Amino acid sequence: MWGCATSSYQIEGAGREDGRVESIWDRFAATPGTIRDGSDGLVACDHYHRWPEDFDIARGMGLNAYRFSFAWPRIYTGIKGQPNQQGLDFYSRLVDGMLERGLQPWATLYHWDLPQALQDAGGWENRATIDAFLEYTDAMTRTLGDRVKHWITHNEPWCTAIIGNFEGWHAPGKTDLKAALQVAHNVLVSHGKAVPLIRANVPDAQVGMAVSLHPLRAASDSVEDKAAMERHDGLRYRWFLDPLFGRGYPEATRERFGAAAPDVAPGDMEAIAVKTDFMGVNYYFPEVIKHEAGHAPLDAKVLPTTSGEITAMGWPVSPEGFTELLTRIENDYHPGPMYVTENGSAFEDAVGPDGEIDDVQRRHYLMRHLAAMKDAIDQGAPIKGYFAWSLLDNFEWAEGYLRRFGLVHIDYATQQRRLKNSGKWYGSFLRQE
Ligand code: GBH
Repeated sequence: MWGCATSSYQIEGAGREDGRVESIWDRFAATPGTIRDGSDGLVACDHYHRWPEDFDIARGMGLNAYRFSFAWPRIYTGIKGQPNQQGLDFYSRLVDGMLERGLQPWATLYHWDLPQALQDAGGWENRATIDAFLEYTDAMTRTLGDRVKHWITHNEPWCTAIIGNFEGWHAPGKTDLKAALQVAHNVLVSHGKAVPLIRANVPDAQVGMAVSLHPLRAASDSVEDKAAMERHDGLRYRWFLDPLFGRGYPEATRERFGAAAPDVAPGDMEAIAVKTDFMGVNYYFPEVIKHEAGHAPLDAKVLPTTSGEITAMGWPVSPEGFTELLTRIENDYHPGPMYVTENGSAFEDAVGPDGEIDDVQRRHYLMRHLAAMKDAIDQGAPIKGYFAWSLLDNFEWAEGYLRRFGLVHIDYATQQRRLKNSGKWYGSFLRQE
């Protein structure tokens, strides 16, 4: 499968239309000081109205798959009640639009836009949100299961839990380790319980999760830095993957968390370990880890990269890291079929006088990462598909509209779309020109 990926809050806009209610990202973005350019996702790429044009461009590139997410606040407006028919109708039209253009829909149920009403009741910290997620999953799979066969429960539980509830620079903006670890646990449980529900409603479904991972490097050869890297790995990688593959939480990490470790109900670990049909991996860059006493929660700090090629996000470009990560996952867990559910880069884009956008760095990033993925396949990683992040420039969370990841350029003032040279290259690659 060859596609591009997006997410609802980052592209849809239409924030107050057809019964959509407030999400935690609306609330967070409306809080001064949270988003670098003071923006929000209320209009974004206006994909809600312009999706036929966006899908025409995707078809023109020759994609055969498209990964997107549903905005939960379009479907459930409160904690209890009936799903919003207008929201269901929108996604039904959207999916039909994909299928008409030969794009296989890969739907993500949760890419971070929780209804604010659920957050007001405790959010993912509260186990009631697991039940709400299952109700929402039930509505989506019943409505679309005849046409959508590929389902991703969650996008990047680490971000939901740790950035949103411990580091605090994503919604809901909390800075509480105990809360963050409970969120991580409840999100994993919600995944585990959603998988059999999706299968019950969509018998021929392929179900998985998308996790974001970084290969790690120690800042030096010192014993301290290597130990810090191991501790960081315990949270960043194994805290999520070990339970998903039936090994429970890594003991050394749990001990370090002490009283902040999550409450686990009977049956939770079995639920989390449900076998899935594929694993989704989001890859951007390797992290360098240094020992730093007192740096919460694990006395380990991620160092910024200052040398080599660096993207506009400040992230190093490392195709080798991609090969390394994919082969490590295969060797550690043998997860079965793997899909790269996101991979991409932000660079400044200049529109040339003829309207051309010659984003040579993004094009190179894409080419080199596809070659690195091929290396991983040659080394035995069973990778079955690739989704470039992202189809469109979009609302890059805390960076607002300052960072552009798209293969398609958006002029936000006019909403004009322009295929960048990176997107043209991806198209010629897919058409095997
Ligand atoms: C993805 O997450 C998201 O799924 C997607 O929505 C987003 O647009 C895309 O990445 C691009 O950002 O900034 O140095 O503190 C990526 C996972 C996890 C990678 C947090 C960067 C923080 C490093 N990200 N990590 S830093």
